[in-house]
Amino acid sequence: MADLAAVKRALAAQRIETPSWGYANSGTRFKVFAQPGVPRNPEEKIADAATVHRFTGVAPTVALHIPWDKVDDYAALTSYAQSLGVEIGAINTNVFQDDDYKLGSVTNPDPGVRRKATDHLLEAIDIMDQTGSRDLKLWFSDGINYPGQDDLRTRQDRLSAALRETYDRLGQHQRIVLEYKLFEPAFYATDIPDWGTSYAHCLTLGDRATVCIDTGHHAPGTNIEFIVAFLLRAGKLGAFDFNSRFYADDDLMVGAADPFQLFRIMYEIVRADALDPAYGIAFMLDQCHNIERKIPAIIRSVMNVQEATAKALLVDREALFAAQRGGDVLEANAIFMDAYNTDVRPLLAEVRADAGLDPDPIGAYKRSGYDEKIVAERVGGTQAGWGA
Ligand code: RM4
Ligand code: MN
Repeated sequence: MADLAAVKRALAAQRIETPSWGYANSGTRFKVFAQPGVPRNPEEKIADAATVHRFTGVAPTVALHIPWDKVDDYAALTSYAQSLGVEIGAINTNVFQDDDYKLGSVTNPDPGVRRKATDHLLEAIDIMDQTGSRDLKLWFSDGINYPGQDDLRTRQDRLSAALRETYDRLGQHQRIVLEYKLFEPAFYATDIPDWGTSYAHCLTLGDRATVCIDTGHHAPGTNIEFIVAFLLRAGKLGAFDFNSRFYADDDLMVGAADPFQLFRIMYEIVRADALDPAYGIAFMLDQCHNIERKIPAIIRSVMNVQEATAKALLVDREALFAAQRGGDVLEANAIFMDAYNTDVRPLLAEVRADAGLDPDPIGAYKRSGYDEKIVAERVGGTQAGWGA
């Protein structure tokens, strides 16, 4: 049996980072449905993130996206966040929205465009120095649409040079977390399409470069927990961007499409003793809430991660390892499934009550009046950054 007191301690210590852009209006290429009460500036996004933390107790950091969250004074923004009980987390870069980037950013054939893109990455580190952020999250939309359009191999050289310059600018306590994505917006060849490519670049860069797994960035059917296990073993897993996908990069609430997959991922984390924040993995959400209310959707997402984690912690590992060693296929699978099939909601309600929180975070949010307040106060909320 798993030690229940230890399980509760691990759940109380868990940390999940929420994304500033998840609080803003977003949509598809077809339509952005604006919602009332949406933040008009970075401060209001941070206030919403602080609200999620107030009701969940496990989301004390918020990731920013530059330039969507550009401000004149990052030290002031950091103090503002702290005054609300949260810290600024990862800094996300954006080298995909300027006209210059049509043929790529750091892999663009034009050295001038490559310079501009790399300068943006360096600027993001300047911001991290002011916000106290540890992680620079890099995601490149770079790639090509047609065979022959550009030289696949030369693009890797350009990527490598930009990563090296960025890595060398990092402070001692800062890291690069390098994302990959199979396709979109490039349709034929993306320059960092998979974890292996990200891993190889991180290995070359050094200890402070690790892979970021965005759960929506794989081909359907990919065994993500294998990637997690492999990278953990290699000491190269730095971060997650959690979300759900049914088809492509859907950015739906984590745990909505496939809670069993989320459990299998969290089992590998628990198996490696990597849940503790001190281990250094950033468990972030990277989601968009296009048709549902955003704050309760993010609270729900945090709860979904907590539930998957609780189930993973409940796996009777001693019994599981014994069954595995004995080659007892059915028993091993049964032990694994037993944990998955446990209703952990009462356990999490206890963990919340012990922390002085309402056991029902979404109900508590609804009763708090925060939603009515933002709808009344905020007129003309902005989009996350996509679209017109
Ligand atoms: C990208 C990528 C990044 C995120 C942006 C908003 O698709 O997943 O992690 O910063 O979206
Ligand atoms: Mn992402």
